[in-house]
Formats: sequence, C-alpha cells, structure tokens
Amino acid sequence: MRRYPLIVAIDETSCDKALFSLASSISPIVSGFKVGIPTLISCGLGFLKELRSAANGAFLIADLKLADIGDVMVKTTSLVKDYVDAVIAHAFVGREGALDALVDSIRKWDLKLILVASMSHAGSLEFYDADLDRVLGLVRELAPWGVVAPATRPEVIKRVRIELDGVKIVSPGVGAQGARPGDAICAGADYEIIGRAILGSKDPLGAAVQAGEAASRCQAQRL
Ligand code: BMP
Repeated sequence: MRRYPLIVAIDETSCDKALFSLASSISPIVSGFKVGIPTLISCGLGFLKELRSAANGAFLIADLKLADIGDVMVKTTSLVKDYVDAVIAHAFVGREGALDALVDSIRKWDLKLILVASMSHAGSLEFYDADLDRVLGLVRELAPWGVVAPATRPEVIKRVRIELDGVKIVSPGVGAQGARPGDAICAGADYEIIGRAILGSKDPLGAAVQAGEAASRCQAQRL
C-alpha cells in the first residue's frame, strides 16, 4: 500500500506499550515518525530502538532541535545515529563552527539532515521569517535533505519551494495549531507533520487516514 505523505510527531511522555501498538498500527500508512525531546527524555534512547521495529519501514526522525556549537551537536547526534534516519537542527546557529561540523558528520554517518527554516508559531515572524532570505541562502549552501517550513503559513512554503529546488519540505502546524490537512502539501511541501491531531484522537488510525487522504489529493493536483 502507498504511504501517505505524513510524519507522525511523537511528543508523549508516557512510554507504555500502548504507544508502540498505536505506532505499529499507524506505521504501514504513514511515511515516518518524528520523536521529540519530551519522549526522548522520558523514555530514553531505547524508545527509538523499539520504535524502529514497530515502524514497518516508515522513516524515523530524531527531533533534537539542535542549536549549539558544532562539537556538541555532533556529540548529541552520535547518540542517536544508529537508531534514526534523520535529525533536525536549527539553521540560525549558522555555518562556521556549528552546522559545517554537523553536516560533515551527518554525511559520514549517512544520515539525513533537516534544517529549521521557519516555524509554525507566530514568534517565528520575529527572527526566522524576518531574515528568511539569508536563512534560505545558508540552507542552499549546506544542501540538507530537508527543511522545516510552516503549514500555518503556506505563503512561506511557496517561497521555500521556489528557492530550494530539490530540498524536501516537512511542514508542522496541522490540526492542533490550526492548519488544515493538505494545506501544506498544496503549497508545495513534501510531508505534513501531525502530532496531537492523530495521537490525541479517539481514533488515531481514522484521523491519519483522513489527513492522509487530504494530503494525497493535494499531491495528485500538483502532479
Ligand atoms: P502538533 O501536530 O501536535 O502540533 O505537533 C507538531 C510537532 O511539530 C511537534 O513535535 C513540534 O515540536 C513540531 N514543530 C512545530 O510544531 N513547529 C515547528 O515550527 C517545528 C516543529 O518541529
């Protein structure tokens, strides 16, 4: 079966078996899972290992939101590198002494890097969006696998799509933060990130199918 262009965000702080059986039931229809810091701190790195076997081939992203000097970002990434396919880092820390070192190690480890280019909350307008041209210039130089751009502001996604050909766009903000499923894909994103609207639903599988169908319709329109 074809996977929907959805990435399920796991930020839960309870690490019980129910979460794995939920992940396991959703995994055949979604493209990936993104595991956030609340879950990594609460459940430990063992969570990633267990999720890998529940994921049925869906890719795994460690959402570490790295924003430090290169040495520390590399050390942090080395702790998860054997369990995930990709890590997320902030772009604003800049290249020299920071992202340059991370990019080198990520290449060596055959991981994917996703850089935050713009965020889904309103405060993103204060810094990221105010300097979006320079952020996108840096992203273009570093050529990561993907960028984060907000489903809540499709106009930003459209701009990122035009400026960064060939870079995957992953878009959070769907459901709990107000964007409708499909909005980001229609604007040019490759994947929509959805957390609470799926995992907090009474029927997570049904919620994933509904969001996935909306996203797929947009994908089909763009082809
Ligand atoms: P939710 O669908 O429950 O709002 O979750 C969104 C997820 O996307 C969270 O894991 C959050 O950390 C992440 N995220 C976000 O909401 N906005 C951003 O700009 C970047 C993110 O990674």
